[in-house]
Amino acid sequence: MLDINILGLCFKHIKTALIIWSCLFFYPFHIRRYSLPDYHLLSKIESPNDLNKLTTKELIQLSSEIRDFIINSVSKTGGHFSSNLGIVELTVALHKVFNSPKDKLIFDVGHQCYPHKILTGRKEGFKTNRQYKGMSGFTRRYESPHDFADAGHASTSISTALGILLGEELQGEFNYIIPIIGDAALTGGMAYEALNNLGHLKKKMIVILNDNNMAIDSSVGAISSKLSRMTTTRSYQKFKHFADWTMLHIPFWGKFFYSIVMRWKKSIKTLFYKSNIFTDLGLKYIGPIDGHNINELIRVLTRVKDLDQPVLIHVVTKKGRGYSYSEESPGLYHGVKPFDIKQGVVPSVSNKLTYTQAFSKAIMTLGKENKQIVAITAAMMSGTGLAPFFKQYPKRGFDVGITEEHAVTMAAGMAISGIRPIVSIYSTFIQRSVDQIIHDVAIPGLPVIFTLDRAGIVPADGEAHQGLFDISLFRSVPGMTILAPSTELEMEMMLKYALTLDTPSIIRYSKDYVLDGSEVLDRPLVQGCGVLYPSDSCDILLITYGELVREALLAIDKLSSIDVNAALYSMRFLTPLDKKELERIIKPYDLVVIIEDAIITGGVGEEIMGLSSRETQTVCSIGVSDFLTHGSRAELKKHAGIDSDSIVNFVTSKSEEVRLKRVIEKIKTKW
Ligand SMILES: Cc1ncc(C[n+]2csc(CCOP(=O)(O)OP(=O)(O)O)c2C)c(N)n1
Repeated sequence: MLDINILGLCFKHIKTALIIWSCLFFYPFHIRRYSLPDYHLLSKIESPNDLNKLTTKELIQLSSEIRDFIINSVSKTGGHFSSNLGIVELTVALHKVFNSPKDKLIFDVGHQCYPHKILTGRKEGFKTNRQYKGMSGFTRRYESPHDFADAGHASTSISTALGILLGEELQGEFNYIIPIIGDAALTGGMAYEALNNLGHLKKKMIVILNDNNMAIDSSVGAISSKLSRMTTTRSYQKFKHFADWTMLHIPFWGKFFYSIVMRWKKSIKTLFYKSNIFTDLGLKYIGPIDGHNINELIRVLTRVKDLDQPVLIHVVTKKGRGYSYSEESPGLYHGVKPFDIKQGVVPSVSNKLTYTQAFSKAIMTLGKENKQIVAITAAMMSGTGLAPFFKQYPKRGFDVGITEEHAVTMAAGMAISGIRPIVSIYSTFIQRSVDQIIHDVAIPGLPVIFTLDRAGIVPADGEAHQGLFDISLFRSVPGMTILAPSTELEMEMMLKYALTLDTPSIIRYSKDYVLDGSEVLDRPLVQGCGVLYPSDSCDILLITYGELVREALLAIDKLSSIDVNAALYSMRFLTPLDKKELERIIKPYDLVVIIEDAIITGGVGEEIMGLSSRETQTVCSIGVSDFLTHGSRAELKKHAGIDSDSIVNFVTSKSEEVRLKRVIEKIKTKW
């Protein structure tokens, strides 16, 4: 009887323990922290000066509130996520120690500026982060006196900082100018050009290296491996904190022991880290420092202020810190759409195909048939849709880091050796490689294929990320072919066609969904020619390319509802053009409108306008005429006047001019 009771009691306890254990195991701790955000301290921060009143303990609390704020607001609007979670303590410490805006923080790329914006009076702005007419997701000079560079492209911060420092010095001023650069941005050549110059000039500047061992995907290259070796492992960091804490808590002698051990550790460290790439360039190297330890950050930053030489502080941070999903997959959470905090980001299932996916499929198909094909990316493997190719053909995929210039010239070298390189880069970032394309690829006439993703209007990221200039930059390069697909099949046909060329080519496409194929749109490619639809008589011809074919088709529908008949010419080839054929095509129309998903100046419209042989014909082009801010692609198309409604309005606004010209023509023929 007693035995049974004891057994029953034990069983009951085990059961209770199991229930408690499973509750603890499955309890979503990562969620609990964000369910009731309490911005007790953050609500009182309107400018960096407000940090002066806070103790270190309060700064730690503030950092936690900033992190909650970022998680909550980005989950609603979307935006750059994991880089911002990783840089919270570093930003708080920088604003605590330095005196912005007199002292100037220059964030490289600028995608990690959210904590900076939060501390500089822009909390409210996060409600409209990256939305049309809302707050920019990057630092913007027009937005705040605390922003000094309109950034977006990587590896520029040290040059900008050095320029400001020299400029202020020439005007008799000295303030701290502090570039904050990530380990991946440090793979870009410009950063070394600036460090080289800084080391030579020996100027008093503090460069912060924010090393999280990640780009968007994993950080690549020898520099990255070197940095990893210089930073010790996380388990070592944890052990170090534990050891420091234990030593400091030994009664009476703790602090004494601690200072002796520290001195000893320092001399060992200087023995091992006697020289590295930064010291070789003439900078004092300090680090690695735990980028989440506010105490340590403030201590080091304060001490470094007195050094009269260029210094690089190597700060180690964790990308995605403080939200379990982004800690596990920092790359996936680099930039996110709105998501549910409890669930995390759920991959969107859509039956619509993006141009990136169409390219991804096409290169997989062609890569299987042709073993000479290799793919090159400059730190944008996932973004450009190359991940499946890299996985399938690891030896034929090259991620060269944020080095667009090198990527292009390396591709030229591969082409010389007989390989068929496909260099996939966002349109905006290829701006870095204008000279390499002209000098290393086009002059020798090498068959390098460039696939330019995010060409034309790009949503959310603003001025620096718009892909507006590729056509005007490269259309004039002799021997260059530029193609723009609208449908999935066209993408594959164009890639196939580019592979038949023994000269350079560009295939450019937007961040959007492909058009459904059709008998007309998917006709076989003919060099220099597009496709006409419908071919029977109309008074108006809309000429366009890529995704804008969709807007033109919509506009044609809308025009027909007001009894205006218009035809479409989908160009496919933006250069070279079969001019004779195009002259023949445009001749019958009274009004020809070229619609450009690009900057108008230097666009294809200019060439087509020159083909008009009839005085009484009106040929004009519409497109983007200025730098474009952020917003959705639909909003920005409307803003630029190239969505279907704007096209209809433009056509109807021209009707009077067209009518008058017709009357003049009639009078002339009667005379
Ligand atoms: C010239 C250029 N190429 C590519 C990019 C796209 N890009 C934006 S952020 C990023 C990774 C930056 O990594 P890192 O500098 O280490 O900063 P982290 O996000 O890790 O904090 C890349 C490749 C860019 N902004 N500029």
